[in-house]
Amino acid sequence: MDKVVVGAAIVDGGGRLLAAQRADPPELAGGWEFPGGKVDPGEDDRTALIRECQEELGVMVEAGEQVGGDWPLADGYVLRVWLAEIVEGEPEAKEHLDLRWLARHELYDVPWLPADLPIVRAVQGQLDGG
Ligand code: 9L3
Ligand code: MG
Repeated sequence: MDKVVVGAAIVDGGGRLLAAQRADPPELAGGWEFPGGKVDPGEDDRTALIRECQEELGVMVEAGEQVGGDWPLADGYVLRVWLAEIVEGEPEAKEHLDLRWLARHELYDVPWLPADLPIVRAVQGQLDGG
């Protein structure tokens, strides 16, 4: 069985990236991540991405290019991340402690979860056209 977590690298019209601060579990609380979560059994990755953004942020997103492939997580899970744009709604922290839109020079101003940090670099490279 696939153990897949999907994450959204949501970028706005000004090139800012949405970062979300985890509320739980205690060992991850306070760390910043790409919003998202576990793919349900039988669910398509992109469907899960859209569902998670609705549940966690209250927005409708459209997914674009994938950022890399399978990024390692704990317990045999992998994280798959897509660039995404909000097509409806304003993001609200429904399950997170806080949200921040990070401008390009602010990308490392938050303590990203260790698993997400290399993906931030990959997102940056992808947005720079590399
Ligand atoms: N996780 C790590 N980085 C992320 C996401 C969305 C998730 N960007 C890790 C944290 C949890 C697990 O994956 O241990 C499942 O995530 P969730 O369903 O609790 O959001
Ligand atoms: Mg989640």
